[in-house]
Amino acid sequence: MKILVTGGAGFIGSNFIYYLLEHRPDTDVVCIDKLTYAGNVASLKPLEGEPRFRFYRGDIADAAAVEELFSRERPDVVVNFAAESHVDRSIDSPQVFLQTNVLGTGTLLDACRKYPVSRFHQVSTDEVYGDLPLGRRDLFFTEDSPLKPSSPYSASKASADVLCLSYLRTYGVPVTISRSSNNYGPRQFPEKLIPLAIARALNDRPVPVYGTGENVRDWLYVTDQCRALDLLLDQGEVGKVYNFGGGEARSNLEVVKAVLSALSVPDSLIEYVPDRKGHDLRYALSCARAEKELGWRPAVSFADGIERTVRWYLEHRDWWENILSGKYLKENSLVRRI
Ligand code: NAD
Ligand code: TDX
Repeated sequence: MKILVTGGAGFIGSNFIYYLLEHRPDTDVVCIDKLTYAGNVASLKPLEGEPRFRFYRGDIADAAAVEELFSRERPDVVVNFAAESHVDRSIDSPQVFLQTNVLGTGTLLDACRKYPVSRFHQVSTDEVYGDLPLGRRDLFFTEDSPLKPSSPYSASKASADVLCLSYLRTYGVPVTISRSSNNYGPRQFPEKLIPLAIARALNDRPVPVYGTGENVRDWLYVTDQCRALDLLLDQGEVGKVYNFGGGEARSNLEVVKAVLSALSVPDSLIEYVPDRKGHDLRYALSCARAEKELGWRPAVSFADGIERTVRWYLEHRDWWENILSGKYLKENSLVRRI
């Protein structure tokens, strides 16, 4: 079995590659990653010399590169993580989100028509459903909730989801889709709330909280996401969408306070800044399908996950300091393109 992981030099993709190599001893893993600002070859450095792993630097929206990769590697399964993933960047510059998240997904799907696979899995997000009101903790999104994205990022992810389903109906490409809540854990780029708060606090710099800090996210530790995807590849039904939520809803203010407390840093570092445009209020997922059909439930609590995450950033200071200084880009630029 050979699994192609796209976007594997990013946060969740790199964690998934390590998960696969550890839990599927008979599986080879191939990665394609463009190494944008969010990709970091240092995240995959421990795999140098691993015979079951190969890395290609390439763009999923580059049809010639994707064709070359598929003809050379002939993957059995594709798991598509590659994306522009940061909401704030999509508000500043939406075009690259359309290019990678929509056209890139389409380019991979076309390759799967020419070189058939047993599964194309699209890694999507709870943000495609839009948001829920703050005061209604009884409301959840199910897989049948309408798509109502708020940002160019979530609109591009929703577009990719429906494109995937159209390739199943029209061409028979065997797609599945997962929509997960906010992930956190090792190797997350320090522009996202939790690693940003950690890096700022460790450098004794203000931690920005948008608006009032009341917006609510549901936090999923990254290994729980990896285990869910692993189960889905074996037991998920083609054509179906699966929600993966952490069941750990917290306001942003609660999250930042939890991080600062884990680092024994005072709350006085919190700085309220102007709100994000169109800022989604609350996300919450019903995960009954994943529980019933995949036997999946998150195992890592928020308290435990924050502790593990903070420890990882404390023990891997060079990883994120090289990002803050820009040094990692030099290392990325040395990797040859496909
Ligand atoms: P990330 O930004 O950390 O990593 C994205 C990776 O994709 C990077 O390595 C980047 O270099 C690569 N990439 C970007 N454009 C590419 C292109 N055109 N061709 C090839 N590679 C390209 O993102 P992440 O947080 O690991 O998210 C992975 C996936 O999971 C995304 O599809 C995202 O939408 C989805 N998701 C993320 C979260 C979350 O909380 N992080 C939650 C739900 C869903
Ligand atoms: O400095 C900050 N201050 C702040 O208050 C940042 C970066 C964020 N925030 C707020 C905005 C959000 O309400 O914290 C919340 C989390 O923000 P992000 O880390 O940017 O994540 P979010 O916008 O919720 O999206 C994330 O989860 C869903 C991922 O980036 C997406 O890729 C995923 O689909």
